[in-house]
Amino acid sequence: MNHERSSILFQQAKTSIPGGVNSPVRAFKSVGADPLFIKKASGSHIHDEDGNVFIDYVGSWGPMIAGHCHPDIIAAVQDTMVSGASFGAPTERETILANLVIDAVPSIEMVRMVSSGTEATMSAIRLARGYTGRDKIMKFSGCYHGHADSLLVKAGSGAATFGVPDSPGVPADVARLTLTAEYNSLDSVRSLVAAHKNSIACIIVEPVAGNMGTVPPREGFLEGLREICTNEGIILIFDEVMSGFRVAYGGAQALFGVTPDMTTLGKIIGGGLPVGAFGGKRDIMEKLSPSGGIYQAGTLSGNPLAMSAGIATLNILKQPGFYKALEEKSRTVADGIAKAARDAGYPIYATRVGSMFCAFFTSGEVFDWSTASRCDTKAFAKYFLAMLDEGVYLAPSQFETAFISAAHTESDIEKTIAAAAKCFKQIS
Ligand code: KE4
Repeated sequence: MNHERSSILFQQAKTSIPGGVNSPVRAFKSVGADPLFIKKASGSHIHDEDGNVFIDYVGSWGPMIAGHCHPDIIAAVQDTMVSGASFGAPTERETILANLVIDAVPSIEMVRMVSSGTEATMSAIRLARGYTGRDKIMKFSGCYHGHADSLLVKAGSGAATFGVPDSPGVPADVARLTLTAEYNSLDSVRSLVAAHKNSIACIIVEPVAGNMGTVPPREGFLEGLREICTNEGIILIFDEVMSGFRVAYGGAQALFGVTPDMTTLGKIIGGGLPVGAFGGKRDIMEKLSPSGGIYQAGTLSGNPLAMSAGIATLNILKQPGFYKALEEKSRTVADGIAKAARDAGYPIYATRVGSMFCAFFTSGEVFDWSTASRCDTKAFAKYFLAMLDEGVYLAPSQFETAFISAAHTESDIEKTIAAAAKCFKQIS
């Protein structure tokens, strides 16, 4: 498969843009290849600058659940554009999208729009700290919540319960306020809560982890977090930037029946345009400026184009049967890939929640970061490149999630499974 033009464009990009990309994971570093430069997309397919066509399982990392270039979304954005892209003033569209989100997501009584998932989680944490008067926060190893300083933190070594920076530029004094527990381990949460009694403002968790590969919550994990937070006066934040409107119209909280105090959203609610949001109980949200004293703001927050794309997207998703059809496609492709691996005698641990799925290159169960990090990332890289040659575009990292859209067809799924069968044999 010829990637000549993409490679030329990548060399050019690297002179102007750090690493040649505007977000690191796009650089294909963990699979040891130059990234493809994408020219256009339609439905379930993306086309690169060399004229190659791929079945797309990245979907812009989640937003494109309705498929690329959905006519309703194109029309909505075009209609809005001719009336004005941005005013820096309130518009009715913001209230329309807010009410769609409020009607869909069990925990949300009020919601504030921002322009990215990072802004949503950063703002939600500040709101939780301001509401509780507490400074510490808790996250989980392997969960990613965007790149705000407080969230680029990893567990301290050994008995140290305080966090340490996970990136240069994050001050140690900021990191030490972030505690890190283990996903699916309520014991690790309880011991940190006991060690930091009455000083933890919030626990932020991906209710379906999607940033260490796809790791579902074990039975009782989310319910346990809810109970601990209720008993300890800790704000429970579900980071549903990825799972929101993805695993169900009401997100993972609707799917699993556990209601957090706050929820962060992004990706799908922008339909491909830059949108994030954070919402929750009225008495928490009203503490936000200008109704309350906790400051948060954004020039392009609630941008009319993004609101229109989000409204059009959610109107597609709320159609009867949308998620049932997506579930059937997702089950078929994920089970087909897992069977292809078994038939090739290649050990993978397959996971799926709705239209989020993943093949971990390990034979053992994966339920947290320590088990996910045992994967054979070199083998994954070989599989990724082999699938690319077969016209299947997966996320370029073992520690990401594959997404299916409503635009994926039976033929796409058959081709994907056949490609996987060939590639697992090839790398065995
Ligand atoms: P953004 O700031 O990238 O819009 O959202 C950050 C974020 C927050 N919370 C969750 C659960 C997320 O998955 C993300 C972003 N996800 C990654 C994909 N693993 C975005 C891809 C990228 O960084 O380029």
